[in-house]
Amino acid sequence: MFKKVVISSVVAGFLASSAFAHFQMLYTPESALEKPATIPLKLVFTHPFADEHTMDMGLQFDKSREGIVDFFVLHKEKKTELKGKLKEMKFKGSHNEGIGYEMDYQARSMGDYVFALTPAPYYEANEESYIQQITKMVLNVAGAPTDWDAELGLKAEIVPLMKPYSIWAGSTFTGIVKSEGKPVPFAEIEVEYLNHDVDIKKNMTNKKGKVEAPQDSFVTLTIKANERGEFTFGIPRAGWWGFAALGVGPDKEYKGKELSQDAVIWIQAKDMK
Ligand SMILES: [Cu+2]
Repeated sequence: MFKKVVISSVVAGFLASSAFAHFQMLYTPESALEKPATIPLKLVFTHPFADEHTMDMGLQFDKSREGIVDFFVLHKEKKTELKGKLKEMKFKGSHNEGIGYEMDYQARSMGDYVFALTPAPYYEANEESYIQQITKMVLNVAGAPTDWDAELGLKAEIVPLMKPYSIWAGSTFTGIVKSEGKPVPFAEIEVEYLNHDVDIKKNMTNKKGKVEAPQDSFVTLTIKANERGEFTFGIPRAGWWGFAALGVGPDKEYKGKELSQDAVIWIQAKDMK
């Protein structure tokens, strides 16, 4: 079994890194904080379950790189720009290194912090097209809810119908997929588990995954929204889970190539113990 999984991810790495889903990560170790704190934020474009390929954020067709389009946080209805605070860094996945960004953020008061990242489109040579994953992550300090359900007016956005930071493993997560504020009926959503621990200090992942997929279709799970653009997913395990609604944004072309403008949200589940 182990051998089989190794072979399939090696083959996937050579032939098409797109065999498993790309996910824009907006990572911090803990999304439900007891008290105000300074938290690390890591922006990494990777495949979180298999961790067989880490990508350079903003890579273009001509191999140049474009910077971040937008990065902000919403707290108590106030928007703060963060793009200027990001620093480029190299992040080491299990098999290669990719260029991402990082910063420390001071969450100074109680309530929710909704982070929203719009990266530059990334050119995926295997698919001869660009991918732009507009990504949200919600942090809470001291349990008081403020902004978690805010709709940020992103071109492609998953609006949570449950607090993304207080979810028990074994319960569910529900969200609604939107394109410029309008629900997207039957949107296709890829779901992945962050299967490798992240070393915040060294900017690298632990090579050893927490779980093994019994077969490749378990690496990236695929679900669909209903006719109102809503989806519910049962969370089988504690940790970070990413949801990516594919190609739901209005922009379909970038620099003369096809563009998939996706909406991503990350949630963190906790064990009941
Ligand atoms: Cu990739």
